[in-house]
Amino acid sequence: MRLSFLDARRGKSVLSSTGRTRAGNTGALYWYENYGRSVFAAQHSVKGDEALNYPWSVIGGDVNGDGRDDVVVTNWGNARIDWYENSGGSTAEDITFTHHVVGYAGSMPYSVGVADVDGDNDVDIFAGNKMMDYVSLFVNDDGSGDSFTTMRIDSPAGTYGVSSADVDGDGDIDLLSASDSASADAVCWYENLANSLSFDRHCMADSAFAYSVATGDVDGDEDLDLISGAGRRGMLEDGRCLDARRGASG
Ligand SMILES: [Ca+2]
Ligand SMILES: [Ca+2]
Ligand SMILES: [Ca+2]
Ligand SMILES: [Ca+2]
Repeated sequence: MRLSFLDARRGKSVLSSTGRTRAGNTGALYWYENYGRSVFAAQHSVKGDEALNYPWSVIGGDVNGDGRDDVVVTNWGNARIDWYENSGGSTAEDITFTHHVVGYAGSMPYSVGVADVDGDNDVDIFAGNKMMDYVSLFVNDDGSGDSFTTMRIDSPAGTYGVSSADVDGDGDIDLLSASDSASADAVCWYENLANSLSFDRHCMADSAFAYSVATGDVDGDEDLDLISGAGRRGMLEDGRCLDARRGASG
């Protein structure tokens, strides 16, 4: 099961994806309404189960720009990225989800993220692929979520985790990846060159076998640091933080 957040009603709700719920089933997506004070409702199904094919990662984001968070999911079985349009409603029971296809991402999309990567004020979608040596980027063509332009950004082989942040603080969104690679440069960030949809790759030294990457100002010096999870070591990359600026140790 994979978890994420969804802004559905009354603050953050929780999303879950499950690859298989019983024999012959191809997976399920649920959301859990937040009643406040960490009290959550019983699960609500995100409709469109007929389109699911072993969903792996799930995330919330307003794909069509109508002010309501939608649901974006990677399907492990057919390597497809889908999004589910949130109808909104006055009660949780009123909310329905309409299935849309984003595009295909290699063979085993493991992770998914949403951010306005090209700076045109709509949400774009990106995915890491365990079996490929690229990160897939789906550029939202007109902000409606009806069509996407697919791009590939070279990454180390075996990419598990992806995320996004303005790593260099120049006002545009940069991408990050973590790869299950024996090479010592498995954690990378991709410098967005002025929203031009071209990227310069920067990889970190001594970061083999990484599964996830996140950002935050860990040392309080007002710039973003990178944190990677290295599964094979069973620990958080030795507790080590890397300064976001060109991989210098911090
Ligand atoms: Ca929406
Ligand atoms: Ca965009
Ligand atoms: Ca940037
Ligand atoms: Ca910092």
